[in-house]
Amino acid sequence: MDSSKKLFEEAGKLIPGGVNSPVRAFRSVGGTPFFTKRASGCHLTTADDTELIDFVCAWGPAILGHDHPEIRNAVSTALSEGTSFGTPGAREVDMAKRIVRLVASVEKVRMCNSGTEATMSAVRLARGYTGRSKIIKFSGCYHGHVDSLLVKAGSGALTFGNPDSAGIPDAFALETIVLPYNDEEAVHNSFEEAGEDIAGIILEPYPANCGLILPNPGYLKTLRTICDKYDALLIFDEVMTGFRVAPGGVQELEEVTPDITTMGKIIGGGLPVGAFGGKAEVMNHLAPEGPVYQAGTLSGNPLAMAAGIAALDVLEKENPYPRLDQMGRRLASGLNEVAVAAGIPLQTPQVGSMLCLFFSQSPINNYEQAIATETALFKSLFRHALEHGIYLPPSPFETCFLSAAHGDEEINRALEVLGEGIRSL
Ligand code: KE4
Repeated sequence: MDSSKKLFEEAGKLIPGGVNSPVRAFRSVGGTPFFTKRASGCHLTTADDTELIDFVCAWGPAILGHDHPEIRNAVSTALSEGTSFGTPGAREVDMAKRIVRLVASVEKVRMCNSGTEATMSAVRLARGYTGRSKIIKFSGCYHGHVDSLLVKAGSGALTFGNPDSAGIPDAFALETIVLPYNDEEAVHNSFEEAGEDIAGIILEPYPANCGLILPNPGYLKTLRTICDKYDALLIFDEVMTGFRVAPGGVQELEEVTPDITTMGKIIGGGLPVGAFGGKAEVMNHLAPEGPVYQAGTLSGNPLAMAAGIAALDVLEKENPYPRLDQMGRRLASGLNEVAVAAGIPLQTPQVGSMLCLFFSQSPINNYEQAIATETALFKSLFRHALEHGIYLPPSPFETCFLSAAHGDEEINRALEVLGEGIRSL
């Protein structure tokens, strides 16, 4: 196989930026990306035959580690029956049963093919169900590349959105209100000014696309109360956190019930997947039952369903969550100790198998604080880590993931390498 460098040169002639998703291009950390040729357990083998301990886990899906035998066997069994039917298949019912059982707020669920499709559809459903047009989102929360959600805070009292990407008409952005996360007053004010036109709030309950930020005590419950008061829908985007921080996601940990939940990643076992679900009364507004159109050629694809069902079944059988949290705590606290001793300002927010590294004197409570952290220090640490066999997410505004395939050996190695790196900053 060609080297990563040669592959990247080739890719650059054929694929925009040489990648099929921007974060993979290493623009935030410099240098050129490695290409992976094989992944197994918590290790990646690059096109240059370098072995890395993987703390990205395919951005979330690989909670069991890569190439898990039960997922591989399930996919090969499904493969022997065909790759795609374009008709309903039994595995879609099996998947829906599991999601409804694991996520208490979900009475009905619709499968799709990516987290973006899930959030785009959830927003359309909220608008169709309420007959209202405005959506509230929060700075720093990423919900995929949906036109109406690629919006950043604008100026003005209601902080109406401005496009956060070329190609998005102002008119689209104006239907999106962008507020700071963890600011209850801002939400109250928006609803007081435009409550009758707000279809809902969409948020990552634990924002993990601007580093990892955790809600202030009571914040999520306040969002629930405000939505109830104004008959708006609360949409939890759990594409990342669903089945990751707990079997039932953040809503299980925080005991807050959203009206719609978007899901993805883990329920595809590494294959393309998305899903959104909620109360039957809301979900029945979806075609062909109701007036909100949503569709997908490969939605409920048998291979993706087989992989996702296998992943959920192994998670349920083995319950790795306590051990994942214990490893996450050990890594976070170990790095903190090194940073304090070295006089390096470092915050390591962690929940379960998710953690991030903010180079900051004080804890990070929202996106505005996250972007003020010392990203140059992250960049240096990323480089040091990669040179010593540790693959961190290639951006200070992403989140590290652990898998059930990680063990004490990998955590010890990470503490050793990242500790060296922090001391050298
Ligand atoms: P996809 O369309 O990429 O499957 O999912 C979009 C999405 C929606 N909601 C949340 C909370 C998400 O984290 C994502 C996608 N996550 C990023 C990682 N931060 C995917 C990585 C990438 O863009 O390549």
